[in-house]
Amino acid sequence: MVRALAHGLSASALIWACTGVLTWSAAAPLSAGSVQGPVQIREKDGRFRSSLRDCIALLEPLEAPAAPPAPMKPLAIRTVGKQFIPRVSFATPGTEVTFPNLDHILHNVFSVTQGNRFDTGQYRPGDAPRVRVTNPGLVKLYCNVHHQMNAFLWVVTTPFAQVLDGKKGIQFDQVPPGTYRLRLWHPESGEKTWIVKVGSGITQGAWDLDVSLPALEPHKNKFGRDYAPPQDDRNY
Ligand SMILES: [Cu+2]
Repeated sequence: MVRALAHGLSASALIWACTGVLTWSAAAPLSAGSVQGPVQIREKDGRFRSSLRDCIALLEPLEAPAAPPAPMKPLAIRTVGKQFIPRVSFATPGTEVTFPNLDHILHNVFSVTQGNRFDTGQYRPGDAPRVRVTNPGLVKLYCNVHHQMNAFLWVVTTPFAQVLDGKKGIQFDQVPPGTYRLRLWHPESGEKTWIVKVGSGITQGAWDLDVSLPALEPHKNKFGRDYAPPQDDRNY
């Protein structure tokens, strides 16, 4: 309540939606609203992270699923300094994803996520293999050459998806009134969900994630075996 009042709303205009979310019930006609509020990531020692890097938010309608979204323009996930950039991203089903190799060494991208399996094979500097993602859900991407490389691609069917890097929290606008599932996910916390009731006007909330997982999830190579030590530790 204190947080919403700090935004200048009167107490009588606020209704708890029994989910930790405050709904501002304005006298305006039924029209699209917005969902906004801060997100925090709590470390194991109780302190909050200063950055929301790699955190993703999805707002999915529960009552009237939206029409399947069209494929987005191609999404590029680059390999730079033996890292995938961006590490967390999203795309709609049918979107083409390219993997430009900006390093001077060979890389590979593979997924063994059911419904979105693929393997680019090894690709050279300057190459950019492409795949088309099909099924909704979280797709875990790894490089078969470098164990430490991981990336996470969410295939989404909602128009309300945001990677929160560099932001203070969530800001979804033009949201039709209704009941939604808010999904927050981070590689080191996994997923947490809330039910959010959206009316016209502003739906204000505050959401936390708890770090509980390692930064690099244990995983095997594309053959299901342990990784061999890389031969190209320098000059990438
Ligand atoms: Cu690699």
